[in-house]
Amino acid sequence: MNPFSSKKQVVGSSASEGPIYNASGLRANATDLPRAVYNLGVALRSIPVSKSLGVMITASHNPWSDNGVKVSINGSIPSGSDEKKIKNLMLDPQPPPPNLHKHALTLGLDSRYSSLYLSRILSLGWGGKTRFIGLCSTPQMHLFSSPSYPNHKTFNLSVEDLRSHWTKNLTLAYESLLPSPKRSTLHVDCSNGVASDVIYPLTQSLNYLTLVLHNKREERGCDCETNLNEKCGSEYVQKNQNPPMLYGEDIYKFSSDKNNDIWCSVDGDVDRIVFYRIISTSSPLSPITIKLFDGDRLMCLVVKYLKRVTLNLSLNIGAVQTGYANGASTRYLKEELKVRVFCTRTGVKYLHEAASKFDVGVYFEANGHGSIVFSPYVLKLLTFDYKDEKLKAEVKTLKNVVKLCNEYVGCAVADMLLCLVAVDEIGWDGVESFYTDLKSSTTKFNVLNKNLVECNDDETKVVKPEGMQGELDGVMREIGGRCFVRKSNTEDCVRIYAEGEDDKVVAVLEERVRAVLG
Ligand code: 16G
Ligand code: ZN
Repeated sequence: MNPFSSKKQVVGSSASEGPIYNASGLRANATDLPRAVYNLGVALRSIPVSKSLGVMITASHNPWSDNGVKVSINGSIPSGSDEKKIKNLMLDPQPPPPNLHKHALTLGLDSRYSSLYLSRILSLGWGGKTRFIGLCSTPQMHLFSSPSYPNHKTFNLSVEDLRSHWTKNLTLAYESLLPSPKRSTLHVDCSNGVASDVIYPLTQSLNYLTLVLHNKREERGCDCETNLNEKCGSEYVQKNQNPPMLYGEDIYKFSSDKNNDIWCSVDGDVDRIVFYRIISTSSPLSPITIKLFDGDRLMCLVVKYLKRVTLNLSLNIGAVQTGYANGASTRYLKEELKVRVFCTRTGVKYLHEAASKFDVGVYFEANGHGSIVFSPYVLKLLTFDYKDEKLKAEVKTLKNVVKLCNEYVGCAVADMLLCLVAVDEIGWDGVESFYTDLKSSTTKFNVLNKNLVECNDDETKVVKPEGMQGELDGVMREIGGRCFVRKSNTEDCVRIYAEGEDDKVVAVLEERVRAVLG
């Protein structure tokens, strides 16, 4: 019998199981979270006391009514034995051991109304010292709780000091990277979340860049809580290829034919970014649309820039993507930019780990999570004093790129500034002409038990049920294009990805994959 035969029924994790902790943390409807959040606080007591811990209360790009927790251990997303420990203790909670940690747990939150309450519950479970840093982005929480951040152990920096150190650092790095001081403007859709609080100080400190913030949280008070990520933000813009809804503003005034403004959208915890132009169409029903520069394209932009500014250092630059990366971007990276491309399973943690295998590893998900990871070898190279003028200049540039990037998780603000530097020479039209996107669709397939699907390491091939991949291969041979199925880590479903030369191929491919699944 086909294991997917009862597919129409969606079965979530049952109430007794509770929300599951996975590679991207914890996420559920906020009302289902208190017990799990408490247990997570308790679980963190078991992490070795030598490590610096941080947590962020956020559900990222998800609706206002959800919430969740992201954890940082020494600045990074938990992995190895730490991750296992947390996972096991979340599945099988134990009586709280005494909290022996001398250093405080750094605790930040996004703007969701449930975040403050859940942060208190997490502190109760943790039962030790807490350094409350209030509203911040996830990448800021990772940075502020990392061993590399100034005074992370003594904590004698106030939250204001931390923020202004961060703002100054980004401003200095960005302005040193600009080839010549040139005034420019960028519109930022803050998704009605914490992004406006995080980015506002930069609007005051940047000398050449004017950031025009839209969908700011604070302007309209708490009655607009439910607007968080609602028809706006990076997830909405990227998945729907639509301009964001602008709350309290008329978007049409930004869409005249002559208007060449560049926009970007971030998400609810400011770790994703996509860029776009808003353009008018001749369709009376949807008179405006966007030209999207998604994570795949931004990756090509960043890799192209890095290759150019490190020509003489000749570093091993690698690109890390997931199966969802548009095939045209993969081809461009391999054939035009001539870098090695590595495909990994979905989730920032896996991309980040894979990127650290290169001298300079650039990773991006199509949805806008991305960063650059520099190897210890490269960081060492940057400490040498070079006589050669070209090398000297390249090292200076690379030092500022390192300073700009968040070394622990991708930061939408750092990526925003980096992309603006990288685009300076070629312009956004140049970025648009890199390649033409293949058409694609990502859809859900509801199953009784998503765990019946097992995939290979990079999640592009089904290993179980046996024989299924053979059938999918047959479909691809017949129809053309590319497809894969994988179980979602964040929802109770299997996801289908189909990609091809035109919409028809994609539609047929998707239909045939559905037939294979059940
Ligand atoms: C999470 C991941 C994101 C991934 C998405 C896929 C992090 C911080 N976030 O949001 O990278 O693209 O899950 O969701 O790792 P899926 O497994 O439901 O397709
Ligand atoms: Zn996010």
